[in-house]
Amino acid sequence: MKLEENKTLLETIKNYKKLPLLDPGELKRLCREIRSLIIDVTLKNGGHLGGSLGAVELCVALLRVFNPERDKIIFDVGHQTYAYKILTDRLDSFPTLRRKGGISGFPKRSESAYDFFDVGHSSTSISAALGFAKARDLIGMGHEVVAVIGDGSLLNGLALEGLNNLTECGTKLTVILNDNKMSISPRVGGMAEHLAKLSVSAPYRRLKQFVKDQCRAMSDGSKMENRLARWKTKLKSLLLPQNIFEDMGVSYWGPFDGHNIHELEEIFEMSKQYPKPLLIHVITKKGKGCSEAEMSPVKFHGVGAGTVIAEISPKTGTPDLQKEDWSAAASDAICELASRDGRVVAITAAMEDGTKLSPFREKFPKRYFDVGISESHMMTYAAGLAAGGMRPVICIYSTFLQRAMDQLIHDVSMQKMPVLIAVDRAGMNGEDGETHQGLLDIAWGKSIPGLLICAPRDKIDLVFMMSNWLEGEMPVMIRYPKGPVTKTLARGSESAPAPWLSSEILRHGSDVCVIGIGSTVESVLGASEFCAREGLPLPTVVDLRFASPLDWKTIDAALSGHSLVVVAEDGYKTGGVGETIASRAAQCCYSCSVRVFGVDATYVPHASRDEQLSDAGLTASDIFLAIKDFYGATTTRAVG
Ligand SMILES: Cc1ncc(C[n+]2csc(CCOP(=O)(O)OP(=O)(O)O)c2C)c(N)n1
Repeated sequence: MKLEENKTLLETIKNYKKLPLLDPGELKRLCREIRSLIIDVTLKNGGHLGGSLGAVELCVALLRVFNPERDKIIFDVGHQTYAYKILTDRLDSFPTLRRKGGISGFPKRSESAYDFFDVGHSSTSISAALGFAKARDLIGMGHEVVAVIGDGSLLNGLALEGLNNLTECGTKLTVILNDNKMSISPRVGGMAEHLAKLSVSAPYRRLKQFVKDQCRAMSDGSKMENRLARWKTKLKSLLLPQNIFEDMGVSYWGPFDGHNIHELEEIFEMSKQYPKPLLIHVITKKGKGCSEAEMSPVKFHGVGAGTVIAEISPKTGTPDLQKEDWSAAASDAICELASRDGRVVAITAAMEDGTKLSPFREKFPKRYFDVGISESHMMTYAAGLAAGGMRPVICIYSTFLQRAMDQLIHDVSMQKMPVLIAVDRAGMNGEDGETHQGLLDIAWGKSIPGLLICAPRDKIDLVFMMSNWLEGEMPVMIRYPKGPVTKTLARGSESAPAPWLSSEILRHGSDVCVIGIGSTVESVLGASEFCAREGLPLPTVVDLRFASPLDWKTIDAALSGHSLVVVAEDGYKTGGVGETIASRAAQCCYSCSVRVFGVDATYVPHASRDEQLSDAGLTASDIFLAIKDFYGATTTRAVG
């Protein structure tokens, strides 16, 4: 293809429509250019590097064979779709990846007509694609439906439920299993072993090809080939392991080289003619094309904004990630509990890196469990461990805890199992956007009887809360945000935390009381400092500490002793602590006003966490302005 002046091949073709015009050499060049763009932008803006680099040829082959104006390509998790985005009309906007107002790091229907299903949490693709396929049949259309799922995501119950329903639905669907042997960390479990066995069936394929070539070279070769075909099943069963997909009634083709566009294309073309549910197994390399990412796939799964490759340590990640954050502080505290008490075990659902549990794994390998992406199983497993005499600690992001809500109610809380749920990334989550926000855990967690929910404002309280869980017999949820941990915040000469189940009055003031919980304690303290600077009377400042049960003694005193009570929380207002306190004020006929600062009932899009907090009106200056308004209004009333 003739390049346009001063343009790269990618800039010349602009999108997938000209892909069929490219020869093999040009396709290689195109993939190199796509990779280089992905690396540049992702290092600058932050994002998912390894998975997207590994899926470049896969996306190109998909777009050469399938027509996204007709066919539906449904990605799982969606973190591997950067090449797909670039080739489906987002080349120019790609530099805005994950920035406020820019394109999302995940597929998003509102962003592009080529994104068919919003995603961010794993293992939804097979179920969603099955729905698309069934709808196609019922409406009487004929397009292809393809689900693209990684080996880590396939191990999840939701994906397996979808797979189980495939043959039952009696519809045609193609599942492409993108197998790079990794989840974020190396994939784990029995299904992982099964996939590994399937991947080593290359000897069978080589032998088949050898026999074919030999036959063709013989004079009566075709007769021989036919005779051998009869032995094919036997040969296959000798050389190939049992195949779970075939046994479930889903045809299995593979494994194929996921970086060989020609091979992928041939097989995808054949799949169009195939009338039944089919799984195509392709092998890819995570981080392909960036040697550092290939060598350290865990550290390059996702990178922060402003990453410099040379500064990434294969062991500890980016310098930014090496600072002590809430995850590391929690992990430290859990290690400390485990050294004191042999019953303490730690569990993660494929998030060892994000929740910083590696030191625990290294110190207590027998008491550490990575259960793969299986949040619901993890919760019930923890309940079983607790019933059996252990003290399990689950480390999980708030957003993924949503997957285990029923298990938290039915298996943990109802049965009063002493499980500690360490809820990481609670509140606004920044650049991953809507799908990854941790804004619901207070609201729904608070409704679960018998579940204690607390949020420390600093590391001292985090350690205190974790120790108290171990001393008690209750399920406890401790939530903390993304970002650097506050070592100590607003502690007087005695740094001992307030008693268990109590809120803490950090400062006594008059007229106004500001209440924060967890990360918003810093904001209400900030608002109080603004008051000091502006010469307004200082408010009373309360760290609520417990979202459930609420410390009514302190709250009632705040409601009865102030004219304005402000509550700030890093979560949805609906069902949050602010709403509960406001309803108490109304029910008990307190004369004060209550103002709640939290997040409105919207899905908060990608931006930095600070931008999100500011857009939600959750900063210290927003809270200060409410206090200032209050004094403005009272002065006006007094004058009037
Ligand atoms: C329900 C859920 N749990 C955890 C995650 C975090 N997560 C994002 S990608 C990923 C690994 C997925 O592995 P795989 O499907 O094999 O894709 P790969 O990254 O290897 O390309 C995990 C655990 C998630 N997105 N959703």
